[in-house]
Amino acid sequence: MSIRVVVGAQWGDEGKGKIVDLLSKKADYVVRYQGGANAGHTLEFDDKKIVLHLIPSGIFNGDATCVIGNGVVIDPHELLEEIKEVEKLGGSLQHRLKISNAAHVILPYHQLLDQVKEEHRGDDAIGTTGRGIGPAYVSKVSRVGIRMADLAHPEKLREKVEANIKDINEALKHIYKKEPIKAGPIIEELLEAAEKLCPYVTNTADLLHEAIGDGKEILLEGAQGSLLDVDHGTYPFVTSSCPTSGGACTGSGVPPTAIDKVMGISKAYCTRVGNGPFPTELLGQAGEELREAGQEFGATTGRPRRCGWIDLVALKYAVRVNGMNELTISKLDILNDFQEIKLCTAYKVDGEETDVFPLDLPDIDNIEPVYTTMAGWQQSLEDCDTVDELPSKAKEYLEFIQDYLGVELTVLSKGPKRNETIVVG
Ligand code: 2SA
Ligand code: MG
Repeated sequence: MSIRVVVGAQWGDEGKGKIVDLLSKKADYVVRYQGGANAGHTLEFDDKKIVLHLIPSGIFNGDATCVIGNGVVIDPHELLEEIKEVEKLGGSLQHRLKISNAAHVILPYHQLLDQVKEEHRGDDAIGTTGRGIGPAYVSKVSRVGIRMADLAHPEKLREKVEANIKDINEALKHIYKKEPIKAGPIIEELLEAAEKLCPYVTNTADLLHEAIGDGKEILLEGAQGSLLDVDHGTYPFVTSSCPTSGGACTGSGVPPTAIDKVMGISKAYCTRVGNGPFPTELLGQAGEELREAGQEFGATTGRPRRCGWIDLVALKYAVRVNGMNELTISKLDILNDFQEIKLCTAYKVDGEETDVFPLDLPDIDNIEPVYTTMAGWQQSLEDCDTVDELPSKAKEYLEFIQDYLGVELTVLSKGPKRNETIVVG
């Protein structure tokens, strides 16, 4: 048995969905622990392409119980839509999906506030997905949030939502100069959704504690990426939750002592969607080439992703913050046609070279990346089923990354499909 956390080692979109789908074949439980429908986890199998936003990526491979943990913020309508979509493809979720009674609910006013606040930020906009994530976590941390458990108590629920809307209307009127919103329709819609969702709601922390006691195999699925972590990321250009491995504990109730493995996933290059620092970003033709080759567009919003070379300084930081002891490199095939490939091995900040990832925004904005350049392999990886069969230049590239990071490469992904994967160890 093992308990493994799968985290994004960059700014998200590293391919967590594909890897969790693969690993879930042997899992008893697959648990989402943070974020919400801002995530877009893409799975491809049997000529189908599915993007999951809230339901764990273990739902289509094997028969693991899929858990939406207490750390997730849930938009009830998004979730009900997703349940419908998944049931069309894979059968009933009635006994396979469990939702934490302590997970918080995203309401339409959170989405409204997300959009209004972004407008208000002007040039300093964060580039959020507009899904209400930040404001929902604000409600949670300010202790006025609605939790999934509240959905079973309509009268109390009504009172809480009304009180929240009263406060929000004050802010809309006085700060943002916007029209007030009405509580009635929001509450009615919520009660309707509540009836459908209540059967899935349970004490998932207890469920997982029992599972740990019984020696079950558990996979904890992160969303977004380490550098978007509200504590450890490029603040304030972050999401409002903790995608790093620490967040897997607080967001699920699984204690740190139970976790055996932390697998970090990195693309063979790097992307970011939304605003904020990105030291190795390629703004010209090369960036465009990567975006085209990797089809780098937001899986939730469709926004073009910013693209650049792999940043080993940032990755080393992610290795440490997560306690990563397994590494997956994804989308290696996207580099197939590049004559030269660069890896950032240090930063120059104010003329000083460093391999420490700075957390102070002006320092990050000032970074000049120091690169090592390697020759590309310029051939397809289609027929390579083992690491030994890879072109020697691709092997050298991977070895360089492993040596720099000091973490063993365990999985290699060379295409979106399940069979386009090399399990190394
Ligand atoms: P938010 O909406 O409050 O979480 O936005 C704050 C920042 O977090 C970034 N963020 C993401 N970055 C990469 N991928 C994400 N999921 C989608 C995808 C994104 C999409 O899989 O492609 O479709 O645009 C994700 N979710 C949040 C966001 O861009 C902000 O920088
Ligand atoms: Mg994604």
